[in-house]
Amino acid sequence: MRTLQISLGAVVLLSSAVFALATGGAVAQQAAPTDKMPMDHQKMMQMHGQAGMDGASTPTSPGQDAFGAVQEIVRLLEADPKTDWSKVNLEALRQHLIDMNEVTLKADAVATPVDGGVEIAISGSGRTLAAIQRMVPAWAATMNGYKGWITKVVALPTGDLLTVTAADPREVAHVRGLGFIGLMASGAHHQPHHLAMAKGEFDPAGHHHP
Ligand SMILES: [Cu+2]
Repeated sequence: MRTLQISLGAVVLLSSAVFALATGGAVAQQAAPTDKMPMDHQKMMQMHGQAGMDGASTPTSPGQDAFGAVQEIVRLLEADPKTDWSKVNLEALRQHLIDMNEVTLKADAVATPVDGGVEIAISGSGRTLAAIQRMVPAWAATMNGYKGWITKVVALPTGDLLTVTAADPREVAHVRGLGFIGLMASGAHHQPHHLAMAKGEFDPAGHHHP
């Protein structure tokens, strides 16, 4: 799949070149315009013609979001000459992405306002439960102290009871408003950790990140 390895920059350059060519072609054809067909449409048709020849019409959507996340990581690893391929562990990343999928799409989350914040019962079964047990305590350990939040997790038979409180009234409203998935998505720590996981530098089951 060589075309997939073309860097974004190269694709952008290619597209510009194709566009320039297409524009030139369209202008040449303007000698006898068909009136009915808008200029933009002509350009587009020209571009499609050109693209078919040099492969610039290759679609960019990976078709699946976790697949796309892996693809991005593979690109970064391949672009870095310091990558130690003997340590690379994309299966660890894939398992974590499955956890993220379970927690995001399948876990049940019931939020209740409590004094100073919110309490959320997160539950599921099977793979969803395993994902909750890996991700929620890890999130709480990472985010305790972030924006003055106090995070606590109590294990439940079918999941975790997460409590997030704060002293600042604005943060109280903030954590209540964020709710389960907003809290889980806060901090943007996933992207760097995904790369670390893929490099075999990060154990998703036993952390404490900075
Ligand atoms: Cu993640």
